[in-house]
Amino acid sequence: MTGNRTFTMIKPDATKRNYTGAILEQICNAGFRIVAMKQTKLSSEKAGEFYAIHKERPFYGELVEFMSSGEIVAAILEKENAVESFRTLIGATNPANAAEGTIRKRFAQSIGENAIHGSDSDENATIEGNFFFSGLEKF
Ligand code: 3AN
Repeated sequence: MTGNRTFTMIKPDATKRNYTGAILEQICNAGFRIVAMKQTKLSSEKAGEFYAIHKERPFYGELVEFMSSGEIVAAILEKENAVESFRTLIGATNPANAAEGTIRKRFAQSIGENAIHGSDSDENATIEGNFFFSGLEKF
């Protein structure tokens, strides 16, 4: 059985370029319901913790620095088959390979600064959502 929730972050490149509204519009138009949402800024310590799974990857330092360089918008989203459906909506990690009309194709710059995050599994969606939101903040 697939879950009906995923977690997303609009990344600092996209908030800086004022794409937050356009990205949220595309997410809502695709049928996702916002369960929880906040704008915040990650310290490098918190960004490192969030991306701990990538600690051994060569781009980890760069990723942590980028993700703590500006505001992010974190959200939990609900839709049937949410994880897979949302990853289709955002497109490939590298925007150069992302399908036409996807969020990364429309708004991302590069593989490092790729506008938006989407959980890669139901398990990580839960872990990542709980990283940002308490039970009182989820509706
Ligand atoms: P996705 O976000 O599509 O699940 P992952 O999990 O492979 O992709 O990577 C997590 C994040 O790490 C990406 N969103 C991107 O910001 C960054 N990243 C991935 N690959 C690279 C790379 N080759 N160089 C720089 N940053 C990268």
